[in-house]
Amino acid sequence: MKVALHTVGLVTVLIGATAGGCTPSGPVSGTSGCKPYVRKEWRRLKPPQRWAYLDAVKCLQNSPSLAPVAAAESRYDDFIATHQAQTEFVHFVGIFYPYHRLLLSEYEKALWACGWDRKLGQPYWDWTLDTGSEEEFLSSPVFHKKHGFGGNGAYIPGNLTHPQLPGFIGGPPFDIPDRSGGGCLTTGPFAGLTTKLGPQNISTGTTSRCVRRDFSYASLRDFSGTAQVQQAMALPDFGSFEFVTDTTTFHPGGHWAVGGLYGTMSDTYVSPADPLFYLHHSNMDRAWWSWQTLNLAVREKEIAGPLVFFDYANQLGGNATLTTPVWVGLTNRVEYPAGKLLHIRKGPFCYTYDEVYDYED
Ligand SMILES: [Cu+2]
Repeated sequence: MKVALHTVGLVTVLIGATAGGCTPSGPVSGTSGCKPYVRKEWRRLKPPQRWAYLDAVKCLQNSPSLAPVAAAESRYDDFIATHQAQTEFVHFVGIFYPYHRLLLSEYEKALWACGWDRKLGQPYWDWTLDTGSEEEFLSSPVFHKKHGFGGNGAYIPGNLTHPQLPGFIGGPPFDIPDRSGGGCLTTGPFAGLTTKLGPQNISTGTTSRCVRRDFSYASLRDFSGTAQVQQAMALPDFGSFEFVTDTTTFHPGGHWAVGGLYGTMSDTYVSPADPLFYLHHSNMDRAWWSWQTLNLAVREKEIAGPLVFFDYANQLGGNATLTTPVWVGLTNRVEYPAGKLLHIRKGPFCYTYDEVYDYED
């Protein structure tokens, strides 16, 4: 068996795509009632499109906050703030995937309001394109200085037992032996980016901290490679897909590959402070959708997994169901039952991916 890339749902008529308002319709393909916008892999966008996206993110960072959180100063911060406030209810639980699907959809609307192309959604980072070698990883178009998100931070020594960064609270629960950075982001369009949110669940922060990168190629190679995607696609039910990919393979893999020990992407609460968060989670959503399309009639109605943080043995609570509420936003809350968030062209969604992960025997 091998993993192959396979194009689905790419329709020819894309003009006039709007946010949400999808008419419920049949499965897969571009024949559904809505006119989907397309989420593309970062390197498949043309350079002017990449610049337009990066400009839209900067626009969010320069737009006033709407959230009732003192440390949130920009519209961009609002998304960090809601993610931070909700972290313990939306990770390592059944609604992990639907929550992040909704979060990205709302982020897209904000990007569109900042000039991003309405025919294009949140771009994604297909990790499997960058796992060939450390050189390939480091030279990924995603980290490009001009038409990407910039690269690694300067190297800071230290390890989990003996951290050498003042104020370090801790990212991953073990050392990242091959990590190669730790310093502030100093390259690319977001060089010098700071946040007052975090670290972790601290929400009263008034001190600006820089966004840090601490690259670890081995994390991407070992947790977010083709083998892990292939393994995920073969999982038989949503509960196992959610558990394996959220807790052990490509979800942590993408976070740790960029965040290492000291980097912002390894902070479960405020990882959206690094704009790469959204490319990583777009690919997470794409992986879920890829898995769903392998048996969509069943999987567009399938939800499982604990209600309580990491309670996979159900010792503290039950499991998520189709009616479990999922919401984002601290001011204007956007809320749906989980069951409305399981198809990317139904309920509030109307998008597609330029390619999905698929199997061929
Ligand atoms: Cu998250």
